[in-house]
Amino acid sequence: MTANSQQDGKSRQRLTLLAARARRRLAELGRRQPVRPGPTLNESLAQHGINRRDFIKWSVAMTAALSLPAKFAPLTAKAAELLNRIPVVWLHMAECTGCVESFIRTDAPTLDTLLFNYISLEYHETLMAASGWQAEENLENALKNHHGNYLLIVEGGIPTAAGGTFLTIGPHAHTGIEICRKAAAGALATFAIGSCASFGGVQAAYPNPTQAKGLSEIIRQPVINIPGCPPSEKNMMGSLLHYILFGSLPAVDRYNRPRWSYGLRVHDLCERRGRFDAGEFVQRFGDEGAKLGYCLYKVGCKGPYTFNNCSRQKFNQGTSWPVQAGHGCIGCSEPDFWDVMAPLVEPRKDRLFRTAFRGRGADATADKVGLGLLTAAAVGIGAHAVYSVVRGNFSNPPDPGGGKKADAPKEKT
Ligand code: FSX
Ligand code: SF4
Ligand code: F3S
Repeated sequence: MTANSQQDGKSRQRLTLLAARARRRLAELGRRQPVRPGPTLNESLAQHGINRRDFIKWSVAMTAALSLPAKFAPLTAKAAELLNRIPVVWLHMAECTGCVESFIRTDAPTLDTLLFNYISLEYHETLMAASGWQAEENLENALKNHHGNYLLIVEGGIPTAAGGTFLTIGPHAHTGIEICRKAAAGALATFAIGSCASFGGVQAAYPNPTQAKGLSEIIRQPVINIPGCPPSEKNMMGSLLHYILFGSLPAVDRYNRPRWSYGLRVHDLCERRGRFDAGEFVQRFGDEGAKLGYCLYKVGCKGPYTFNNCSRQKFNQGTSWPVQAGHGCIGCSEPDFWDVMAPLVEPRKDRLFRTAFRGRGADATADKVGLGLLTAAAVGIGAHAVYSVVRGNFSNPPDPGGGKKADAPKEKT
């Protein structure tokens, strides 16, 4: 037997064991009653004109997105049907609420959005009608009644300066820190949704007066980070489904981001990558290159430094994503992107790639790739410059906005 066929045999065996584990898990969840009575998933999809065939197609796509083989698709579909068996508590801290708004404010909901309606939200500050004392009581009841059995989802950064009093919520004046710690203590698993809950977000930008932090820095329990400002609904729903399927958290990178969704750079998956490699760059927003769909690196795209799957999952019902819409990636799923990716419309070029993330230094992978890429990009851009001058790409482009220039000749090689 060759080494390769031995390897194949082992991975087949691993997948068989994984499938058996998922089946056992789903059978156990299937014996539970829905947390609240309501329509089945099929009924609720039918109400929105989504038929079984669409659902099967979705489950095949989601299975592939989760890096599972196609034979897991029926299990993914079953996991989606059982999403209403586990209660969910969803908290808001310091943020713009854009994460949840991006899921719920849609006139043409995708299947992921509809699944979001289907989960058993026992407490959700944006969606609930209650306020004041009633809201606080609802949260206390949810944490007590489902202690040890709920999934906790947190949006927003948590201010920690002055004992956390910058974020004081409700009639009992609990701080965000207290609420998160209490809720995490009784949770089965905890998810930080958005870059604010993952890394502190916009309120943690320099000089971070409230000392806002990501959830993982204030609680002891493990946290799965689903960053992005906002993150894609697919990345969020896929991570929940992974938990339903296997009863465990997915493999993560150093920043606790699931590898299945944050394992590759935006640059690796970008439809304009051929333009980058060919040295075809937009020089200014609105120029000829912009109309032709050239690479946005020189107008600030941070795709080479950013790990996310935006070009695959897209936004707005899967219609587009930043680069497709004509703006560079601003690195919104990276720690401290407000600081380390700024200025957002200028290239990083020869600036050192260092994340200031809590003094921990850069992610090993991102750093290696980033630094390697910096060198490559510096050399590459130099080569591109020569190549593109020949093509006329850099020849006195117009400056419609009169803004800052990001011309190739300034670049170091
Ligand atoms: Fe932050 Fe989300 Fe950006 Fe906004 O809740 S990740 S500011 S989209 O809303 O937390
Ligand atoms: Fe795409 Fe940006 Fe990379 Fe250019 S630099 S290929 S626009 S991700
Ligand atoms: Fe954010 Fe960049 Fe994707 S800005 S949405 S990570 S393309």
